[in-house]
Order: sequence, then structure tokens, then C-alpha cells
Amino acid sequence: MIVYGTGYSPYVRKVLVSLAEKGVAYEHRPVMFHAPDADFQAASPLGKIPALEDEGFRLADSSAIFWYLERKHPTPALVPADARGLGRAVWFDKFGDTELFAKLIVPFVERVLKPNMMKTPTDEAAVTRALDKDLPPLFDYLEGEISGPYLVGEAFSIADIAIATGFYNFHLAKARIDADRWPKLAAYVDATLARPSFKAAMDAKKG
Ligand SMILES: N[C@@H](CCC(=O)N[C@@H](CS)C(=O)NCC(=O)O)C(=O)O
Repeated sequence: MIVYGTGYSPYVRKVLVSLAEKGVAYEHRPVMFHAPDADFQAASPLGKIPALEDEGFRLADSSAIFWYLERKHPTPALVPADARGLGRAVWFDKFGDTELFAKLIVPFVERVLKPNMMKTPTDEAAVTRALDKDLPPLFDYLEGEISGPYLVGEAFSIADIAIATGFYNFHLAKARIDADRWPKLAAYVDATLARPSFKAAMDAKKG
């Protein structure tokens, strides 16, 4: 099984964490999005990362890949078995991939990606807007959803993977969750990123 995509990508990290939690061996090819790599392009019709190739089967999109892996390697389950838990896990996956990602990634794009990889200047005003205006309501929401070690039910799930993954990039950009204002979220993110699966995925090759 081959996973395409740089370890910098929160979406790639979702796949790497899922594989680690399930104990599935894989080869990691840390390409950037739109990389001129024929095998990667065959697996990713839009050139986005991650993409997967498994014995000739190709698939793009972190959530599609996640569900493929969940069906192929069902143990340990990374989705709750009950209807409400499943619904909430799908919701958090979607929320993490869309609304949260869009704002959480801003400090990383501005402070890491632009100056180091794109060779363009940082827009610190965009970072301030994300930290002071856009992210607080999302953090308030998550703070209200956390009542134990896991977001949904009594076990680690795709909900935790999808919500925590972008915080690694947030931290790389020297941004922090204010633990006085959002104590549950700050502790939850630290504990989730400390899992061995996340540690391995955060150490994954970046390029
Ligand atoms: N919905 C996709 C999003 C993947 C995505 O947007 N990845 C980014 C890198 S973090 C990318 O490839 N961006 C290039 C582009 O949007 O063209 C998924 O969950 O895999």
C-alpha cells in the first residue's frame, strides 16, 4: 500500500494516523500536491494530497481513503458502532476538514509555507484575523463538545483524528490554544497529539 503526500498535510496525516492505529504497513511517498509524478497523478484526479494506491486500486481524498481502510481493516474500529456516534463522527470529520481547517491552517500558510516554500511574504494581519476573530468561535464550539478523552463516545475515532490533525501545523506556526480560555480543548489536543500514532505521523517525511 502506498500513501502519497507530504507529511506537512493535515489530510495526509489523517490517513497516516489511521494506518498506524490499525497497525497496517505502508510505503509513504511524501510528494507535494500537483507533483509531476505519474503514479501520484493517476491516483489523484485533482492533484490533491493524500492519494492511495493499494495493489492497483487507486483512491484520493482523506475521508474516502479513511472509509476504505476502515472497511478493509476493521480492527480496531475508528468509527463508533451506534447510529448517533457514527453521525457525530462523520460530522466532526467534515467539520475538521472544512470550516476548522480553513482557519486553523492560516498561521501555517502565512508563517511557514509562504516564506519557506513559496518564497512570498507573510501576511501577519491574516494570522491575527484568524487567531483573534475566526478561530475563537470554533474553539468555543469545540470546548463545549469535549467531556472526556474522546470527542465521540468512549473510544478514539476518526472524529479525534480529523479535529486534532491540523493543530500540529498550528503549533509549527508557533500558534497556541489559550489554555486559560479553552482549557478542555488545549488539554484534549495535547493528549491526542501525544498518541503514538500521531507521533509517528508527525515524524513522517515532509519531502
Ligand atoms: N478533501 C480533500 C482535501 C485535500 C487537500 O485539499 N489537500 C491539500 C494539501 S493539505 C491540497 O492538495 N491542496 C492542493 C489544491 O487544493 O489544489 C481530502 O480530504 O483529502
